[in-house]
Amino acid sequence: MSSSSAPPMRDVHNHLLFECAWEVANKVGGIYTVIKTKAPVTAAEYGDRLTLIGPLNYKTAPMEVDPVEPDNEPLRLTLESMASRGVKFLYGRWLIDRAPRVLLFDTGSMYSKLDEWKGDLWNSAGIPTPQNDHETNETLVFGYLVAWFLGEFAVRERQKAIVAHFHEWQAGLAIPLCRQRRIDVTTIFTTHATLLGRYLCAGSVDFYNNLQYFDVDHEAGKRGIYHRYCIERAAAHCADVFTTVSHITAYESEHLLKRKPDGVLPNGLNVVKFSAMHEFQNLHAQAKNKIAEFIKGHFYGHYDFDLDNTLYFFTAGRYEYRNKGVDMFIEALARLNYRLQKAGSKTTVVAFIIMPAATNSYTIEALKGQAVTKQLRDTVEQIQARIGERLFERTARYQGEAHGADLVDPATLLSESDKILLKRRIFALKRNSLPPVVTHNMADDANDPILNQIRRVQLFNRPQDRVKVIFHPEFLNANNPILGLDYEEFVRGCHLGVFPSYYEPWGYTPAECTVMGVPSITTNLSGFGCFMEDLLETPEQYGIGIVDRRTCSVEESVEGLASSMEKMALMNRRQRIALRNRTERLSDLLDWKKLGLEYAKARQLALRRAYPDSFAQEDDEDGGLGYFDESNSKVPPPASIPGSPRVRTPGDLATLTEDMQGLGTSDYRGSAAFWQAIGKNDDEDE
Ligand code: G6P
Ligand code: 1S3
Repeated sequence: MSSSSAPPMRDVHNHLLFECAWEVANKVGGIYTVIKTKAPVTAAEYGDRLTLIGPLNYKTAPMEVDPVEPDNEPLRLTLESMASRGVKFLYGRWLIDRAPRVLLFDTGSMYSKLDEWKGDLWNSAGIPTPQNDHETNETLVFGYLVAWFLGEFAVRERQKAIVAHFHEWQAGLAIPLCRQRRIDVTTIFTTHATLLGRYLCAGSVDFYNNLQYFDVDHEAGKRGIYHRYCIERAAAHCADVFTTVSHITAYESEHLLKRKPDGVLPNGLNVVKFSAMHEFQNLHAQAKNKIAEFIKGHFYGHYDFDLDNTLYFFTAGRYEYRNKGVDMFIEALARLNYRLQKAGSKTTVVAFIIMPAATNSYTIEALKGQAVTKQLRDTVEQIQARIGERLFERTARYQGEAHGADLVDPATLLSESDKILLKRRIFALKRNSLPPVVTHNMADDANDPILNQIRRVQLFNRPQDRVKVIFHPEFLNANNPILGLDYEEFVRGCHLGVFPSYYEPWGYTPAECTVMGVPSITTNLSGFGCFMEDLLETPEQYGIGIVDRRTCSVEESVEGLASSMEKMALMNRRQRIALRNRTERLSDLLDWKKLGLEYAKARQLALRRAYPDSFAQEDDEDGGLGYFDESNSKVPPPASIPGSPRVRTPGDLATLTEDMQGLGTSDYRGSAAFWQAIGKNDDEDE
């Protein structure tokens, strides 16, 4: 273990940090968001002592990274030594805020070593690696390259302590290798999900009630992921500090990976504050108008509802039908439709589902809708110009009432040819079919789970439906010919994000809604939902609905979700504006400027575990609290915004602090009990 073999006096205060993930400068999913949004605060703290390590993707790297020469001796010598043995890499500055240093390894350059390293992994750790699992092969080569790099670097850099932080199993293999080779670094492993958890939940297993009973080896073997599971478990067990992103995933990790995490490092975001406080409300109104334009086209011929009394709800994410709770969303929408119809409501809800699936481009019907409404708009604008010209001519020539003429006879402003043109356009708007529920031609329409569920509950966009559905099976882009908005703009224009996930270690989608001041609904099975439930006394009043999927039956959860959506549908505009204001105030809670502190604590814990002697003297002097003294890290509510929640950061009460104070293994579930009550916001901002 690193602590036992560590040379005594590495400088722990000016330590170096290597943060390693498969998604460094390489966008695959949510971990890219974590790494990219967090990098600026980490770089602000570490400057050039920070290097991010990831895989080299030749397609995207030129857009992401500006190459530079290594500017310190140990690094230069290490990279030269590796290059002389055939390793290819890219060292440079990531082209994001604060331009942190990145080191990207080309795994392809070392595939010649694959068999040798597979043999080594089997002999040293008993972990098998089948031939044809490409993802595992990549993981293996990447892990061996990173361990090679850290091993050589730690021998050349003898002055400073080295923290190596690894995310997720794809980057975790270097951890057991570092330990086995007694490399003098201290390691942290953060898991963003567990392999088994994801697989088990996607099936029809009662996951949370059976967590402690799963025969993990058997379940992993049954699903053909035993070797991956072994890598993940080895990383969790060999790390000096083991963390995850939420309490719920900590609980899952304890049972499935068999190590209780030392603490929780919640995911943050880069929160952008506008100088004018209500700017985000203006942005909502602008973006909503753009969505409304799309709606007019999509519902052509059936545009019989009042857009001023129409709300936009949405769900979005990777297409994991059950894990992301799309099944529950659609079922609850059907019930909302029934309730609104029964109540004779005039409100219309348009529910979007934004989830990429295999498609063969847009449907003709979807494109036609936008085309015919654009033609109508163009025609109206031309006629408008002609009417303006006529009006001008007549008023310019007007001789006064004495000549016996009205100023202008409105009936004469629209010419016969204009009327014919308008009739043609109106004729083009007629359609025999209902507005489609999907915008694209699906590759497998008949078996698509989302479409089948929509068919089952019969949400077909009929005129009498108060809830309309639009499934857009492609991520949004401002350049798309229909619904041409970027995701952020689209979210801003909506009234409610709905994410009733069953398996969601964190869940960035509701968090993104929150920082944009858009209310959302999530569940108490998502990391984000639990985080908010722990921080806020009355989450719903802040626009964070949390559906109980843990203690309720499915039926009760669906009803709960339908009721939450109904509440939103029944609000008036003033209430919605006030709610958005309250939601937006929560954004400070999700800012990396605060949540980054949890990462700092994890690093301190790792250093203390690896180099206890280096801290002994300080602990004698300050009683052992130092950086982790709770009173230091309390965050007062922003004085300029009354009614903000009064909170500490979650980590002020989190487990790593307890560890640091010598209280032994943490109890991450118990920590919630410490969390301070939140002040009620009585400023309605109406
Ligand atoms: C923002 C704008 C208001 C607009 C409102 C619409 O608050 O600043 O001018 O009236 O959005 O809100 P709604 O919830 O009806 O989309
Ligand atoms: C994971 O990505 P996912 O969508 O596969 O990591 C994300 C970042 O930590 C997290 O937000 C998400 O819940 C996990 O599931």
